[in-house]
Amino acid sequence: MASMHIAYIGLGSNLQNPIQQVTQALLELDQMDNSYLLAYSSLYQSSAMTLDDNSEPQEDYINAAAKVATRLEPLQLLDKLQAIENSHERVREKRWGARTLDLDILLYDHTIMETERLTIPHYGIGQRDFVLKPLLELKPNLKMPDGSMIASLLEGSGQYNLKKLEWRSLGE
Ligand code: A4P
Ligand code: MG
Repeated sequence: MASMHIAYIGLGSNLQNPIQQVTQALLELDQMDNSYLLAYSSLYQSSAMTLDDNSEPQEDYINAAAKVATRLEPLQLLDKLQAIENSHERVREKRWGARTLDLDILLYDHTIMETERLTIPHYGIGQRDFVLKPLLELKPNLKMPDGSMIASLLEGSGQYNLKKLEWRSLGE
């Protein structure tokens, strides 16, 4: 039987009821084949990070992070995450454009990989407080594959008016 791996997934949405998009995606991560949702962070609201100042204004994002145990290999996991994104009617228009749901593989065990489809750790991990804060909520002493502390990245990261939402229920 394939061995278990630990993956950290970043979730983001800023269209069509983002809180519900992210909450629903957490449930779908839990139901993913050969995988278990071990933990999930609070939901966070943040201002949109856009490519440049001339980009169209965007709604605030809802972001969260999840810790998943999985028997899927990295590319298999990416396939499943993209299937979930597609089921949320994600339309890929422009890079960093508004989206109903974005699921990024932030970390996968201590794996370092760079292929056409997949870069792990996710390239943006150190530049975004809306990625780092939810991740650190799951594991304050989390490390990058090179052994450096994720928490040490916070100081140099971009700040996007991050606010933790009190509301955290997965039920209803
Ligand atoms: N890909 C490579 N590595 C990975 C990985 N580790 N995890 C490839 C997931 N996908 C990975 O992604 C483009 C391609 O990246 C995928 O086909 C996959 O093969 P995409 O999701 O289709 O496009 P994208 O999301 O528009 O591009 P990108 O560069 O992934 O954007 P980001 O970095 O995810 O940023 N502002 C706030 N406040 N909060 C946000 O969450 N997110 C973005 C998107 C912009 N602004 C934001 C937020
Ligand atoms: Mg993405």
